[in-house]
This record gives sequence, structure tokens and C-alpha cells, in this order.
Amino acid sequence: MVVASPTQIHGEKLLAIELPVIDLSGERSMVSNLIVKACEEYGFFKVKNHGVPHDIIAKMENESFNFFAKTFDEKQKAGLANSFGYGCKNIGFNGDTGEVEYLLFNTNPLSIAERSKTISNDPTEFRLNHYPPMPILCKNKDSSSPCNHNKVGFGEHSDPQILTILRSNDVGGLQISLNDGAWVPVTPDPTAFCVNVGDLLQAMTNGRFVSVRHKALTNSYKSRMSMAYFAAPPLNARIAVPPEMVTPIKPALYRPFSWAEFKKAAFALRLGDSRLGLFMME
Ligand code: GA4
Repeated sequence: MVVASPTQIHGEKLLAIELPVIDLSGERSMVSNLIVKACEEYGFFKVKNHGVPHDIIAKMENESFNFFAKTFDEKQKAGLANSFGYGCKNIGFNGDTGEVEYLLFNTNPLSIAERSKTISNDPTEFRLNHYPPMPILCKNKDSSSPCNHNKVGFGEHSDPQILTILRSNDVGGLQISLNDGAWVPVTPDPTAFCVNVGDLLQAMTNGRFVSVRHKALTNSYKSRMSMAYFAAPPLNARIAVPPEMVTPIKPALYRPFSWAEFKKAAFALRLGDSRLGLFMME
């Protein structure tokens, strides 16, 4: 791990750390060990050699830019984001906002996981986030402190699901939070995928894997486009700490719950709230 000295920006500690990049073409047991280590340490890693053809990704990126370049009225024809469709600036249902516009898709989990049709399913989500450039007017020209007033596109939060796979264009903005509250900017790499642990996986590993808090800032000059797939179980799935993760010194941290119950709680809270706290053992 290479750590440069921290920078202080508007009261926030920014750390330049080389986050784990895992080559999926490597030897299988080595790859899984690296994934486990990254999930324990950061709840975050990048993967390269993921096998998704570059031309498919490039086509998606192009189509996404084409969509967001349309007029507001045209974009709204995609439907309202309270189900699946287009949304602008509003995040969730409890007043959170950000400098982002997005398109939510509903993916069919049956075709992805080839699960039995008898399981009651929840449509898993795919999301396009477009962060338009937000020029910064720095009034404090004489100040010796760095002029970094980047606006928040998507505020600090953890993802409620099991894990998230995210790909962005070559514009930075994603930052992850470390335990001590410092923020680490993720270097953009359009050829890689970012993977982050969500709340459910933290619960399923009795806290061994960290549901990483993260946020996305806008760039002053360029558009940032990210595509995220949120892997979630069926609505009726029972999320419980597996017995092999429980020891006398590490008792179960969370009570069993269903994804439906957790999802309901997540949507009732604010973006930055900690949802797992509601499911802790008494
Ligand atoms: C964070 C991860 C996904 O983007 C998302 C978000 C969802 C939304 O934007 O509507 C949530 C947010 C996310 C976490 C808590 C709830 C739900 C906004 C919010 C306040 C689509 C998701 O599944 O959870």
C-alpha cells in the first residue's frame, strides 16, 4: 500500500492510497485470497481482465451520453425514477439531492443467475449516473489552500445490496471512506470495474467484509458517466450470519432479516444513514 501524505480540503482528510486492483485472469485461489483481503480491508477493489468486451462497454457509454444529451422533456419520457426511469437531482424519497441525473433499469435476475422460477424475485437494478460538469468559481484566489470546491454528485452512503459492480468513464470523482473518516479518491480506469461490498454482504460475513461508504463528486470541466449493477437476492431471501462466522469472541452482530425488510428500511431512511444499525442484535 502506497500512502502519500494526507491533504486537508475543507475539513476533510484526503488520502492518496493505491487501492487493490485484482487481475481476474490470475490463478483462482490467489484471486479469491486477494478479493477476501480487499473486502476486509476496504470493502472495495478494482478488477481488470473481467472479460466484458471493450466494444460493448464503449457502445453503452455512447448510448448513455446520447440519452443524457436529450432535452429534459425527452428524457422524462423514459418514465419517473420512483419506479424505473429517469431522475434528476433527487435521490431516494426523503429529500436527498445531488448534482446527478440518472436512468434506472430493471434487470431480470432469472436470466443472470438462471435461478429457479419458483423463487419470488425482486428485479435487480442497473443504473446509469451522469454527473454534468459543474464549473467552480473560486473566490478565494489569495488563499494558499488548494482550490477544490467540487460539488457533490451523489452524497456519502453505503449500498444496501450484496455488492455493486461499477464502471465509469475516464473522469474521476468517486471517493471511498476509510474507517478513520479519511477519503480516498478512486483513480478512474475505464477498462476496469470497481466492486464494492454492500450492507447485506457485511451482515452475511458478520462484519468481516466492510460495506464501504462512498460518494461521487462532480468534475469542473468534464461529464462523468458511471454504470452500476447492484446485485441483490430475491425479496424473500433470509439474510443471517452463518454459524461458521460466529465465535465466542465474535458473536453474531445482526439478527436475521429478509431483503424485503431491509430494503423497506433503506428507502425509509436518508441516503447517509446507517441502515445496518437497525438490525443489530440487542
Ligand atoms: C444507493 C445505491 C443505489 O444507487 C440505489 C440508491 C437508492 C436511490 O437512489 O434511490 C437509495 C440509496 C441507494 C441508499 C438508501 C436509499 C435508497 C436512495 C436512498 C436514500 C439505487 C440503491 O439501491 O440504494
